[in-house]
Amino acid sequence: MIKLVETWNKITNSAFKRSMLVLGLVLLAFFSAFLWPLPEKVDEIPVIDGVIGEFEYPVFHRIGEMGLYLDNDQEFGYFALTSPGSGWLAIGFSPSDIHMGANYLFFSVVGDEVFVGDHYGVSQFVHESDIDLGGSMDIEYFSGVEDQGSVVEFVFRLNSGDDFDTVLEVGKSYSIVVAYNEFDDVFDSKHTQWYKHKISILRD
Ligand SMILES: [Ca+2]
Ligand SMILES: [Ca+2]
Repeated sequence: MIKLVETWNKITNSAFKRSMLVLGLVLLAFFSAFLWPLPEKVDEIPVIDGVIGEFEYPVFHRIGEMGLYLDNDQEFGYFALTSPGSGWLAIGFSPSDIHMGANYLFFSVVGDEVFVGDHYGVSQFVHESDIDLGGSMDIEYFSGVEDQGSVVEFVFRLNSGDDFDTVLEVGKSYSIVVAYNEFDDVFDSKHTQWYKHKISILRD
């Protein structure tokens, strides 16, 4: 009997104990993944609510006094634009010469409402609404908040099918302009400040 107990102790002290320890660690790792909160996922699409979450967008550009946050999938671009002003703010894609040929997206936050404009640069200094030019308003979803500056979030199709919008292709880079007015919400009022920049549409 003593011999049997000694043999059992030897087994449990060596291989058996080690394998139980390994099994215990595997189980602990497995269950802790469920018990402990995981970091917020960054591969979910942004929520268009006018609030920019810490991990909501994979790309951020500081452009002068403005901020541009980007995300995209194969079909849509997800954007957040910030300005230090309370007037309109806008982004223009692919201008060939100042305003000329750019797809301009304008936003004004007024109280609880957000006004939007999908425009096109018809000359160096003039932009007109796509609708007035025979095109369409293609800002799919939008939201904004004004509080010590302006924040807007919006969704735009990478290829809207409208002649007055820029086609954005995944994996390519584009020239952009961003601009804002400090106080005025009327889109035709002149910008307070504008900046040129370059962005890339990421692969998924
Ligand atoms: Ca359009
Ligand atoms: Ca447009």
